Amino acid sequence: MISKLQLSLAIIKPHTVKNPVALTYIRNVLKNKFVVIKTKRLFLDKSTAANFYIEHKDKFFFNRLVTFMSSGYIDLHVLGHKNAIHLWRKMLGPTKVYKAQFEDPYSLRGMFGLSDTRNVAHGSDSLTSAEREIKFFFPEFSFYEWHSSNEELYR
Ligand code: RTP
Ligand code: MG
Repeated sequence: MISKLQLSLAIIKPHTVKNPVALTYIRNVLKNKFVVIKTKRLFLDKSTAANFYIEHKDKFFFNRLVTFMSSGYIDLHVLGHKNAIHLWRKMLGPTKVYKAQFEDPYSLRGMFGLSDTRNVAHGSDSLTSAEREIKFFFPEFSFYEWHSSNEELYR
């Protein structure tokens, strides 16, 4: 039964947290499509942001990304759905905003993306990264315990 609910981490990036239209729209989408299991608002310092994005440390955009992600509040959401990882990334649309606007204009990045860095939100890209990312921001969270106390939702 536990395997029915896949988890993903959504990070709503700083420019989106500051945009009430986008934020309200996205919160409604999350509420309607996923079980929102945990939510937290954080202001990352640069070293935490760098740690989170460590896999990109050699990319040309790393500094820009880390500076941006530590420039304002971000909203974190642990999302549950039988296909959470794929569904959330599908709703985000392509990483590159010019592509999102062209290929999937009603995706979140198509509608609210500003640039390749300010592309609305982040989504875990695999089961392994979802687990790492959820642990990174919610070290105390136990899916097993959560599931045991919410079992009636998934019978
Ligand atoms: P994310 O991890 O944030 O969900 O995005 P992604 O998988 O779709 O894209 P990825 O290739 O993993 O890129 C990681 C982060 O780097 C930012 N980025 N900035 N040219 C740029 O300034 C640039 N290119 C990529 C993206 O916004 C993404 O958050
Ligand atoms: Mg990625």
